[in-house]
Amino acid sequence: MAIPPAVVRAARTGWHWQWQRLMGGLGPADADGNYIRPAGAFTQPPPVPANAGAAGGHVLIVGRSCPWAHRAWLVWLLRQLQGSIDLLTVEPDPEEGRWRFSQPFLGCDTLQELYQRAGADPGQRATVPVLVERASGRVVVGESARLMELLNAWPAAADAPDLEPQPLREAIEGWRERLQGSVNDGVYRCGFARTQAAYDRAEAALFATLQQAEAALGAGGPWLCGPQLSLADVQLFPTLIRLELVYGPLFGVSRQPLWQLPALWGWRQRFFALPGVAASCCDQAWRQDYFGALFPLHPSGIVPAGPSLATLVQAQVQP
Ligand SMILES: N[C@@H](CCC(=O)N[C@@H](CS)C(=O)NCC(=O)O)C(=O)O
Repeated sequence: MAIPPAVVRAARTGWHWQWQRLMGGLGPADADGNYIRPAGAFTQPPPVPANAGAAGGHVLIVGRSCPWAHRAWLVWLLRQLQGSIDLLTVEPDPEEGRWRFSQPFLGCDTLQELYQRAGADPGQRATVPVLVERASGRVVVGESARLMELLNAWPAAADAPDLEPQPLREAIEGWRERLQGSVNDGVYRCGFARTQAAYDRAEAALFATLQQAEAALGAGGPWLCGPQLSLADVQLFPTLIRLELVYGPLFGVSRQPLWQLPALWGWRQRFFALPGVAASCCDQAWRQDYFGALFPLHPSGIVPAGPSLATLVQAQVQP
């Protein structure tokens, strides 16, 4: 039996009201409906600690689905820091909306407890990635952009790559700043926009920056700043590798699938082939966490079946 239009109208109005409230919990917005990422804790750029090289002296805590954690994880593995920094993965608790340790870590069951013991205010978000000194439980830094820089300066093997060499610093920083707002946070600004105009602004900025990256790679490459892999590439990868899997279908980032940007498609494939990178890409966990947890964007909680990661990183551009 058809549902009377008045019932549909009432349901739409009621749902929209509920949706706005639920979105308020997911992420704040300004008066125009633009998503504003809340500030985190432990964001100051730290010096390299005196005991940085000590085996297992520090722990890098990541969540597999988090793109901000993924960038720190990538610097850690590209610079081969396994000897001095242990990697610890936390699991999402979708009911409580927080990160949980699989086994108690420094006496804590949740990341929130760890943050509070380290001196964060109770109201502050406990986010990944975070670098912790094992002996004291001190948080060294909890902000991913600063963490990338710190890990790049961390004592490493002589053959570990410098991902921010001095001659390229200005170019790298230019890319990183553009990517941070319009691409890394840009996909969230699309997905968490509260109005059509807010979405339109974020979406236009995102694809304009991707076009710039496409042009830069088309004119040179193989990396964003030329022949050398850098922090700029590391910063772009976690967003682009999630594009068709999560951000396209869930956040409405679907104007151009990546195969229509062939230089970026090839760049993503090259980055994925770097040693260790494939193992940091957990497409099942990404799908489960994003589609299962972001209730206001996807109330059914149904997790889509594809596409598979393998089809996105193969050699041929898809027709
Ligand atoms: N500015 C932070 C953002 C990190 C962030 O938002 N991480 C999310 C996961 S993708 C998180 O841990 N959220 C937990 C929370 O908000 O309580 C950074 O770049 O390090």
